[in-house]
This record gives sequence, C-alpha cells and structure tokens, in this order.
Amino acid sequence: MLEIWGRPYSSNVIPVIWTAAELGLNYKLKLAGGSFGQLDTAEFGKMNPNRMIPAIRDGDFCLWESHAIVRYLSHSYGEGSLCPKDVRQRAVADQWMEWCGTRAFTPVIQMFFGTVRTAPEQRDMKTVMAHVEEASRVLSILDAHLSTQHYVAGDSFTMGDIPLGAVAYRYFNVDVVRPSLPNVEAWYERLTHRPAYQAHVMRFFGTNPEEWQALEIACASEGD
Ligand SMILES: N[C@@H](CCC(=O)N[C@@H](CS)C(=O)NCC(=O)O)C(=O)O
Repeated sequence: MLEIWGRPYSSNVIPVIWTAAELGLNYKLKLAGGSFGQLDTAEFGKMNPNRMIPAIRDGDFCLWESHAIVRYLSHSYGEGSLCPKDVRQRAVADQWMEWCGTRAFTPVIQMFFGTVRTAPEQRDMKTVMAHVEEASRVLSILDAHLSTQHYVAGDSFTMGDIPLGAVAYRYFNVDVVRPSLPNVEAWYERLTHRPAYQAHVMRFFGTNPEEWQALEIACASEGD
C-alpha cells in the first residue's frame, strides 16, 4: 500500500495527502516530522536523504519533494483527471505548481508563521502585514489569470490547483485584513466544495503555537 510519510498539518505534506484523497487512493499515513520524529532514522534517511517530509513509498519506489509527489501520483493514478492528457494543459498545470513554490508559498507561509506560529505577545504585525501585502501582490497575478477560467489549467480541476489550493487555505484563514482578490476568492470557494479539500486542507490550525501544538498531537490517531 502507498505510504505517505509526514504530519497532516505540515504545509508541504497537505498537498500530497489531498492528492491521494482526490484520487481515491488507499494509503497509510506514517507520522513523521515535528514531534513525531522519525526523520533521523536509517529507514527514513534511505527514503529521503534530506530528512524532510513529505516522502512516499509506493511499492519499491520512494520519492520526495511535495510537487514531484503530487505529479507522480497524478500521472500514475489520475491520467485524464488530475493529470491533463493534453500536453499544453499539463504544462500549464506544471507552470502554476512551480509558480506556487517560487512565488506564492513563501509570503503566505511567512504570514502564517508570523501569526499562528508566534505567541501573540511576540508578534511583529508590521512585518506580518508586509508579508500580507507581498502575498496579495503575488496572488493578484493568479487573480488576473482566473478571470477567464475556473481553475488554473482551464475549466476543470487539475494537479495544478493543488499546491496553490493548500496555500490559499492558509492565506484566507490567517486572522489579518487582506485586499480583495475576487477571482482567487471565487476559485477558493470552488475548492471548498471538494470533499477531499474539506477533509485534508480545511482543518482548523489554531490561533497560536499552543493550539497548533495540541492539534498536531491530536493527529497521532490518524497515522502509524
Ligand atoms: N521543498 C520541500 C520542502 C520540505 C520541507 O520543508 N519540509 C518541512 C515540513 S513543511 C520539514 O520536513 N520540516 C521538518 C519537520 O517537519 O520536522 C517539499 O516541497 O517537499
């Protein structure tokens, strides 16, 4: 059975679990990273020499890097659905996955770390708001793209929506005021109707480090 190694609240693991759920795959969640440890073991080092999550094992095949895993699962099990058959549509899905990693992920995660993962008395809201501004500026590029289509690679949901969809949940649910991005908001609203998104992305992540930690610990029941 497919093994997904990671923790269900990790920003890079969520897209992998969401992909597996969209594809209806049976998988075993092997809890690793953060308080679950495992990254220093010899077994994990053989799977991912970077000692980072996510990593997967599919039979005798191991893979790391979240976007590579999303692609591998989509190509292997979602040809014609998550993975478009049309080469150009697939390239556009790939383009937005890359763009998520190079442009959108960092400012949104910095918004997240500056708030949810920082104790209220230690928060530097001026810096957080600079990250909000940068995230919104970058996402305005996606907003323009989505003005003529429902999803990033056309009018159907593909793997191209997955890393960005995971980032969007963080962006829209950190407690800050953000500018309006109507097309990104409409696309996010579409994602919120997907059962796999509801189950694996739309998870309350707490409002401070204590709540976050408690939620992480509670995840222990979800995996091995
Ligand atoms: N580019 C990598 C980044 C992987 C990464 O940064 N993983 C973090 C979690 S999001 C990690 O392993 N941190 C150590 C830990 O969680 O213990 C990917 O997309 O898979």
